[in-house]
Amino acid sequence: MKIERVELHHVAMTLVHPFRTSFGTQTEHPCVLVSVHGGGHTGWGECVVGLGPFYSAETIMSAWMVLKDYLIPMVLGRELDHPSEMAALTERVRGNEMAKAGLENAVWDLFGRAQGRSVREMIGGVRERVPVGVSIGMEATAAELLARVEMFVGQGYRRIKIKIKRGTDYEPLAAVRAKYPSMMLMADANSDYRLEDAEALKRLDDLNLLMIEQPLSDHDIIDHAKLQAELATPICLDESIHHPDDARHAIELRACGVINIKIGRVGGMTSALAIHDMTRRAGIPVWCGGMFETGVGRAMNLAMASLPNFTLPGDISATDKYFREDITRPFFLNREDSTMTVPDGPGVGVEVEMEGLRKYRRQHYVTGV
Ligand code: OSB
Ligand code: MG
Repeated sequence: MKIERVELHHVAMTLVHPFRTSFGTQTEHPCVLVSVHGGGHTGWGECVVGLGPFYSAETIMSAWMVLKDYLIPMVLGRELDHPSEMAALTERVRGNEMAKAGLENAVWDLFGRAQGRSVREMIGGVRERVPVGVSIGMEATAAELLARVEMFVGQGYRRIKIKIKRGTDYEPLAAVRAKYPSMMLMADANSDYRLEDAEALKRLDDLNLLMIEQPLSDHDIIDHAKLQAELATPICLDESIHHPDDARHAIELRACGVINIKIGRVGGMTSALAIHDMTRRAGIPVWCGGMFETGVGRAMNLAMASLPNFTLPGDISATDKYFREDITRPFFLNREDSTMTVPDGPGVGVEVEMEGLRKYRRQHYVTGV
């Protein structure tokens, strides 16, 4: 398959509810959608960058520049036998994992469409439905937080994740736990704590949490290992894992009991597959993280989460959790068991509605051979 033409679409979708985390408040989901054309087919990938360099170092503008000036020129006009070759072709670019992932994922979709196979089939996914949950931002009061939890539980979600930060942790979580004594409940600190705060985190052991996500800084795998030795609750690493080597270090140092895989944060499906296989061998369960993806990224997340070691519910929610409408056909929650169905059409199995895309598009770039 020859990569004949690549397009970038800077898209911004308004969130239905502002999302507050320890690193800021987000009211819209910006992303770069990448479309790759070859052999009469088009594949789509989503680059899940934030507006600013707060969750990760990448931003919408850095990803746009790195894609346009470096990554696309490295692959344009090249003949590929398999999408996994993308990682080697773009290896010379350091970091910039989200930019790389948007492009590589579009090539997976392109190959799937050209071969009439789903990405799930291409990667050896074993599940037709994957367990999912919701991620809830911080709210001004415990009553407002409880109201949101109640709404999502009412919609059928059986795993709830709540954002915490230093000083806003035990009380909101305890209020939710008191109301739902046996629900799958977990917390995400987005790197707000330091090892000196271990006492505050140890207190959370009382609340029977499924896990605590990324309590410490993104480069503190060693400190996470020290903290995990003191905590009964499993630590889940998110921001710390950008590369299969990070996962290897975390496993060797016993820095966590769980890993959250985000295809964007680890540089694409090929890297995600390597981390999946490694964690499976090590007996560390994984789940699929979310970055408020549009239907393009969410369909890819569902394909990945069909792999055997994705045994914990992912941050993959129905369209109405994020947006008023989607640019692909929406994803529905199977209320009976809090799962979502993996699309089984060719590629990621969703069609982009061009009219919807144009409505939310702010910038467009096209290049070809
Ligand atoms: O830490 O998992 C996170 C969203 C943006 C950036 C970081 C995170 C998140 C979420 C949202 O928690 C998950 C979702 O897409 O539903
Ligand atoms: Mg997280």
